[in-house]
Amino acid sequence: MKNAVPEKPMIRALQGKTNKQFPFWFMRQAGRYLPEYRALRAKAGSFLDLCFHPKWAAEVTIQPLRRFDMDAAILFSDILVIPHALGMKVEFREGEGPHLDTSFTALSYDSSKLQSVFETLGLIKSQLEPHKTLIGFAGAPFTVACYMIDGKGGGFPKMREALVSNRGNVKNLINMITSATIDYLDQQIRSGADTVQLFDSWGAIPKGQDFDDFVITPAQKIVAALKIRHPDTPIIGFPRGAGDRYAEYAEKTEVSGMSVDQDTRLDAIQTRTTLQGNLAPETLLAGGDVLKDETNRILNAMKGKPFIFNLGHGIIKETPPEHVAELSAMIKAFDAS
Ligand code: 1CP
Repeated sequence: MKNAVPEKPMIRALQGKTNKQFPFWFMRQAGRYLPEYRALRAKAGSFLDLCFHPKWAAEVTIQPLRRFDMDAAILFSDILVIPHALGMKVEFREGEGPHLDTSFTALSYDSSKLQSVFETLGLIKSQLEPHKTLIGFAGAPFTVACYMIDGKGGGFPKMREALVSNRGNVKNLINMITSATIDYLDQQIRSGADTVQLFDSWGAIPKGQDFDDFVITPAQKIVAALKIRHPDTPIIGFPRGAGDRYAEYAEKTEVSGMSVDQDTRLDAIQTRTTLQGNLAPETLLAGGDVLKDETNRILNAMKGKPFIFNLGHGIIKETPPEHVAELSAMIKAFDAS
């Protein structure tokens, strides 16, 4: 029966195979730059209500594919559902971003708080064409710990101080998040995710040995545990801002794919791991000739290689949807073989 299932170009790329066209998706492809998202968001009440409502979350996940026909849908949720499942009070305040109540005493992981996410994955899967890839995700432990320690986004001064004066506590917290993340991603795969991405958006904060201990080691543990349970499910890492440590991250964690931000050139990374990225979101916002030139540069640099076209970080909310349409058309028209 397995042969009857059409191959998914994005999964082929993650297996190290090339495609006639580069498969593509964009980080934050669902979200506030789309009027249809804003309409549903207004109806949903709080942002977490939207994340935990399977029908709405599945609808928001599919919205960008209807317009731009990407190769992959990424589950609509947030990395901060893990602190929520660990027992923290998590709120998303309008215009301010996430707020977490850091006055917690004991934390313990309760996966029943995430059941609706698994239901959402099943709903998306049932609506997705068979050659499209369903991406699940979680925040990497260091990035999730940043929000848990500081209580909000920004420069994470409390985390930076803890790395110097309270390393033991950081390590314990990261171990706890690592175990929860293994269970969470295992359940996402069992619910239909074809691949999962670990977002370490703030993974460039720890330097030297801290990068080994708090970025590479937790990713290694997560990849190893998931590979035992799901040997055929590729895992994508995104240590944003890793710079000259990207290649080492890929080698040591054994991820199948690695997302690369816009500050490192793809051809500067010595790796056999499939790369994904790395158009600057600002270039997509700008559009016009810069968008064409930069897109062509990346397309030509990766021609003949297994590669997934993406941005270096999430779509900026002021981005005109027409620019996303133009970029999608350019990627599809390019002969990648
Ligand atoms: O009101 C709104 O609409 C809230 C905006 C929003 C959205 C659309 C937030 C709050 N989260 C999301 C969805 C989201 N978050 C997705 C959905 C799938 C998609 O890509 O389309 C994903 C993958 C995330 C992951 C996420 N959340 C990350 C990692 C990736 C990254 O962007 O670096 C991080 C750091 C977060 C935290 C978060 N959640 C929301 C905001 C505004 C933030 C960033 C806060 C900060 O600036 O520190």
